[in-house]
Amino acid sequence: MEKIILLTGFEPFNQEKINPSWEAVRALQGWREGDFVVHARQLPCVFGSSARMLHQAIEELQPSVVIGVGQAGGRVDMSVERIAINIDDAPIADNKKRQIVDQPVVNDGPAAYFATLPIKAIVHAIREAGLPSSVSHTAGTYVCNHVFYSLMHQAHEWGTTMRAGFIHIPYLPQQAAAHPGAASMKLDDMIEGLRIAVRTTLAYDVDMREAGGVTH
Ligand code: PCA
Repeated sequence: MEKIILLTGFEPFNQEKINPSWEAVRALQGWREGDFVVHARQLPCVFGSSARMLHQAIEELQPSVVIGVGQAGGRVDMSVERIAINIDDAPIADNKKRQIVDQPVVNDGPAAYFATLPIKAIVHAIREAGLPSSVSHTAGTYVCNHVFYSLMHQAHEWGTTMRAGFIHIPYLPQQAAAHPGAASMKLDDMIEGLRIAVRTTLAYDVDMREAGGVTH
């Protein structure tokens, strides 16, 4: 049976007109290769409803793999997140104008979850393709981490074999033009990076062992 891969991106937020995560993810809607097909869904940049929409999509599609994608303006590469933490601490209001400070994503949930994607192998493969990537040890404390934590909690609670994780991507060049000094990546390169992430996830049941940490 064909495997379902669910990719999610976000609507624009924080005065941006575009969100590269949705632009990249929607370009992969319907992409088929080998025994899988990709479904793309857009999530609102809103605490609560973003996680609920993701849960509904998972119930409906029963995916084998879920990769959440979000914009991290200022980051320099495709950062593959290692850890989701149980805290909402928003530096800015969400798209429903709510600013949640210091509340758990899930009451009584564990402090954190690790992604179950082969994060080292993904970073390695994206770099091999000549594109910048690194492991990240924080997905922040805003809506992306909220969705990432909710995703990992759902996977854990269900005890499914579904593998899941999150990738943050930089600004597009047209966004970076309004943020002098900020890094950017071309949309096609981001799309290629996500293709590689999907293929690598399916190719590696166990992650490769390669240093990817930081000293700070
Ligand atoms: N990035 C934000 C939320 C939506 C998005 O694309 C974040 O990193 O939390």
